[in-house]
Amino acid sequence: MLDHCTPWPAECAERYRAAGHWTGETFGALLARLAAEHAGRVAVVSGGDRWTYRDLDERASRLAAGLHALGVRPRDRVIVQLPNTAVFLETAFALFRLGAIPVFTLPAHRSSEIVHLARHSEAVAYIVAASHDGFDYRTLARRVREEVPGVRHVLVADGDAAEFTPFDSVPVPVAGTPEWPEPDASDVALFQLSGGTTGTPKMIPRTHDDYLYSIRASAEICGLTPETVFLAALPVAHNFPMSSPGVFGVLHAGGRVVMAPHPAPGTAFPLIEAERVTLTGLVPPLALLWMETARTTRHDLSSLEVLQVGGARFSDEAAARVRPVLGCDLQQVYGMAEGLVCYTRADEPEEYRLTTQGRPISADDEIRVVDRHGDDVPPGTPGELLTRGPYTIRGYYRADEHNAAAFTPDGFYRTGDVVRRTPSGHLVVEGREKDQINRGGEKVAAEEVENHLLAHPAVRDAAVVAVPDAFLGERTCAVVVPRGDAPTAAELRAFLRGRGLAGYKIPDRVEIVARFPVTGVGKISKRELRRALAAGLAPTA
Ligand code: AMP
Ligand code: DBH
Repeated sequence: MLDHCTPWPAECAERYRAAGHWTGETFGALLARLAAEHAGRVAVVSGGDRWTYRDLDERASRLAAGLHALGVRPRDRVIVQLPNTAVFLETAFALFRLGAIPVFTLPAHRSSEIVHLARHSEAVAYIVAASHDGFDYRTLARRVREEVPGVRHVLVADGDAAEFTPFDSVPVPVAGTPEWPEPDASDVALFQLSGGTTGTPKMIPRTHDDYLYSIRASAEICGLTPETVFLAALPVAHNFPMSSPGVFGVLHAGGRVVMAPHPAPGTAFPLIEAERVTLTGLVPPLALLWMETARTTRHDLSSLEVLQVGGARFSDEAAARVRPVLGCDLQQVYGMAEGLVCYTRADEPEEYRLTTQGRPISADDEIRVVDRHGDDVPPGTPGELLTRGPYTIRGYYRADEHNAAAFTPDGFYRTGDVVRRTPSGHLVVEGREKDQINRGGEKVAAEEVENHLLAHPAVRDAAVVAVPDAFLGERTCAVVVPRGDAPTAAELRAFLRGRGLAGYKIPDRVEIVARFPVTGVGKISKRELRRALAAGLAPTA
């Protein structure tokens, strides 16, 4: 396995292989098999493009060889920042085939995140779109290349590449060009990102074996077939639309992926009608927006069979409205890029589908619900969810110190989620212990934003906490103790943007206070802060 990754203990790996979870197939081999089975069927629809499985396979092979000719080697890390396009899949499979390891970042990430990840992963290349949503990624690429000289290649997937390498100038290999060793399925295939709780985003190494198991099992649980038409509405770099069952699960089943450049109804509804979409996945705020818009839409959404909702808690009331308003079934998905994914199942009683966040994929997913001492709580009592299993990581990449806290000595991942387990084995997400804000499915690590705020000369101390919000579930509030004249909210926001922080991490609300409420031992009491803010009071001690 790649250095600085924590492998599963040998006896676990053996058990997962014996159980048939880990098959030894790689993503590159999978695409070749799919291209043989589904050759002329359309794999992906994106803008004006309609690529068959054969097209995708050929393009991925050619790009893999081209990247190799440029000097990208197996196990090299490559930062990928692409919107929802067919090229995303071409790039992912090219890197898988080459055994180079994509670090999947979100289109919303900016220099703060990308520079850190490029450094931390020692990336050799950065693959971007020229622009998306009015943002020019070439500007970002210039800054990344300046600050991280190890990034030798910037490839621009479409549009005018400026001083960078356009995709269509990647050398086209000729027969007999150098081959590289076939990647091993037990090795790292890709890096996902954690929403995290720490100052910098954590990288999650996923192997071919473990990720493909979660994808294959997800496709089965969700009943995917070659007739499945999946609308990728959320950014596909995210673990949910990528693998639960997501674009890879749909391809695995021989179905069709329709790439939506944006998840808003104005873009998504016409695509659902035109492509007869059967399945899609959303975070709760988007599901609410879709339901609102569907009441008056002129678009035909009748092909939609299942709407998946996950990433944050979907309220029971909203869950009950999905079928009446959208005419499709709801599937709740509770997952994490670190591994564990839970689904409600189509054949379960409605009560479970509408009021729980599902149950784990695998009989080999081990679940513990514990109190603050780490002792198991009685069934039905809320506690922190700990988990380990055949597709849950044993450690973040190059993060020894953090790993010692984030995992138990016997390898359980501490999710930081507070859940309750029903007698049926379903999980209900009741809350959270980790220092994170879940902003409608987008995770914001409080410490990361606090560190940026502390860099401002007029900030003496800062605490970022969640405040409840009817639409997003939670919004972020930065509470600041000033040094001298208090900075304005606008100044602080501009300052954070200038530091290259992703837009969804910029605080929604800023409050200035003289001092923080503290706990008995003198630490900032975020619980007290949240309570004061929710009550609309000045959060001063
Ligand atoms: P990450 O670790 O960044 O991949 O984010 C995963 C986290 O998102 C989980 O640990 C939960 O806190 C949250 N999450 C995901 N799906 C749900 C859901 N259906 N309900 C409540 N929280 C969720
Ligand atoms: O929020 C998540 O990270 C998430 C939600 C649903 C996830 O990673 C997943 C399904 O796989």
